[in-house]
Amino acid sequence: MNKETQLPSTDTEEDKDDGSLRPKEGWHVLHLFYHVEQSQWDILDHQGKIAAETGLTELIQEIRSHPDTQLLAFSMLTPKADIGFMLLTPDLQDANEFEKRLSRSLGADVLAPTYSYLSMTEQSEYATSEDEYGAGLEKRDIKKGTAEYDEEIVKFHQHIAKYTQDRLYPNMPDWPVYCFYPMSKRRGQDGQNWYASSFEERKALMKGHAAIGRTWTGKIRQLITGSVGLDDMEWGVTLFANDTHDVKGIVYQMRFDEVSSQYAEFGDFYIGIQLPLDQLFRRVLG
Ligand code: 76R
Repeated sequence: MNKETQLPSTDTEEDKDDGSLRPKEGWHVLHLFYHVEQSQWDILDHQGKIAAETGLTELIQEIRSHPDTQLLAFSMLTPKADIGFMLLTPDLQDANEFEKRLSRSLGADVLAPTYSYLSMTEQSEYATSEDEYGAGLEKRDIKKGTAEYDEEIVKFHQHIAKYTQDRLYPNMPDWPVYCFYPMSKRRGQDGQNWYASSFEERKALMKGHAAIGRTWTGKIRQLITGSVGLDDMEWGVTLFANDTHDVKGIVYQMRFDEVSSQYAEFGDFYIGIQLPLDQLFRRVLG
């Protein structure tokens, strides 16, 4: 890896002995969805409900103040779930602890898990290489060996380093419309096996996918997290928008792109609204 693209590694000597499970790179990402069991919640009297809400608020604040950790909270649409959380944190021990405490936070059996997904942030396998970028420069008549070429290559590495950093250590937006679904790439017969295609074929297809994706800049923020070996499908797709129409629009448009039309398998879709905690509690707890 080129010097400029090197990322800070969390894999240090001190980490080894304290029981922490920090990955070599990237963060753990947990999507958690619950039903509110209204009959259990209504057993609590007014004081008990206030105490439970305060406890959950304090827990959320504690998790949010943990280093390198983000916790988003959603009011979910449809009876698929009532409340949703998205947690990003480096250490699997913390992810596990926070998850258990969130589940128990409103008292016994009030939050009943309905769906969950474990994945990790990851680098793109298909990022532009220096050679490819250099070939593009030559086409623009910026010749190898010139000062201009070298300057462009330095800028390119700075760009890739920032891009990689943003994928591994992303900042989640506060945009209200939230969409989550898991997906896999097909491993079927008759050429429809993503994993039997060459790297060059996959890279060319992903170029088309990314080109469509970029036309949604400003309307959609996406985070693709890897879950091979971690959960039932291969990636978690998290989308944020300010308008539901754009969620429907991007997913529809991508269905026509070869990567999705030929290779994508989808899990269930979850839609939520990102809300401040007081509004969230009023809506989901009544
Ligand atoms: O990394 C980047 O942001 C740029 C290139 C890029 C990669 C490598 C990219 C861009 N994606 C990449 C990888 Mn994507 N993406 C999806 C879905 O519903 C569907 O049909 C598919 C679900 C959406 C909506 C989406 C949006 N992407 C991936 C991968 C991993 C594949 C692999 O490694 O084999 C998956 C599963 C996936 C799926 N993608 C973008 C977007 C958008 C909006 C972009 C442009 C982002 C930007 O440049 O701002």
